[in-house]
Amino acid sequence: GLADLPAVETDSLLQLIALCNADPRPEKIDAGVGVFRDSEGRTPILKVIKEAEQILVDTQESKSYLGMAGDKRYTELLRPIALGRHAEDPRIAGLQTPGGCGALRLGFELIATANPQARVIVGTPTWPNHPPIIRAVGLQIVEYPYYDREAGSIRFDAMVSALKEGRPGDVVLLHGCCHNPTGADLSDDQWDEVTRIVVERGLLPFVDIAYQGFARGLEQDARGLHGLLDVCDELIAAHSCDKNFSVYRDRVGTLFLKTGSAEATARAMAHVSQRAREMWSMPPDHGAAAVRIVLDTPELKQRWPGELSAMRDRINAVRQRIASADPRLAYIGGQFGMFSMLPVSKEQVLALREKHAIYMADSGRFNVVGLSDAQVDRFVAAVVETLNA
Ligand code: PLP
Ligand code: TYF
Repeated sequence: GLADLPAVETDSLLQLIALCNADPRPEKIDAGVGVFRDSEGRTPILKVIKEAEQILVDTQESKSYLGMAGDKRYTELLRPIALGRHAEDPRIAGLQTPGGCGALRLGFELIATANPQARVIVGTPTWPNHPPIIRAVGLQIVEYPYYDREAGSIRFDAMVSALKEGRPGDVVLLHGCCHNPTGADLSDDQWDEVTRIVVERGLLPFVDIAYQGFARGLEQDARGLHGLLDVCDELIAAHSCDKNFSVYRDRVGTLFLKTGSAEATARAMAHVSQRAREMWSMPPDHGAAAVRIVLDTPELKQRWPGELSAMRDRINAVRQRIASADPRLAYIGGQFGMFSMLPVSKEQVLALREKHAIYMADSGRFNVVGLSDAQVDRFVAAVVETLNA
């Protein structure tokens, strides 16, 4: 019966939020979950989103169902941002999903429907939600070591070997930018080489892009995705607006799908819609509607990149501060997005938590903007003390 269910391992990143919240020490530092915070430690609602939400309240006449594809105008307006020069490609279709997570699940559902024998080639470490989502649809995972923790850099040779062993139809899961949890992104040259191998081996690229605009800029951060679209007939992308519009809990994501023809894409999208119907039927509207209004209102659309680059600039400024504090942390300055991994053991992560009230994932992953400006020095001092111990 239901009472006989075994215990499950809960999402340790989300668990960390509760652990930190329960800590009574006022000096505590929450560098766990990946949410942007400003220099004072707040996660504000973007001004353009606040204004869009006001417009939504003032003008929305109905909350009746929109249909399976959600807000189609939102998806249409997102295309130039996510797809760049490929925005007009009729072989690419998009569907609004509950966050990037929903897009990931839906993309893998489609693969499992089309080719259950496909294996998914995944670099480790990766985002801890990736493997459970892939396993949930019954696909097999092939792991390769993506990151050299000692060197603080990508193990590109291992990546290349793993991809070259891929069989036609196998899936390659790639982080579009701001690699979670390592912060180690492929260089432009490395993207080009990966793209060549993907084509050579007939692999299906699956790009997870959840932080567009948090690394170098909207266009730059999608460079790898756009390069793949230049040469690949088939591609799946899971896009999220939850970070770059700061609407996390509103769950704003999109699945993009490309096949060799508009007809085949439409057929595949019918399967995608069927899978979505089995899971959530229709995506939630509010966040996507707010993003749609921003992108559909020239004045708001023009202001959004400024608010986005303010978030990016803060991320990169904190990175430089940490990197310049100790040579052993210098690699953090050359990485991107909110995450990096410290060269610490699980025991040291626990010690940082107990002794210094500093919360980060067991893997040593920390959120660089989890630190307010006032907390950076104490964080660095505690980490250096731990590394010296
Ligand atoms: N992919 C990666 C790598 C992420 O870090 C996240 C973060 O939440 C997501 C996907 C999913 O984003 P969302 O919150 O939009 O579901
Ligand atoms: O990695 C992170 O911290 C973010 C937030 O189930 C997140 O991606 C963490 C866990 C989760 C959903 C989002």
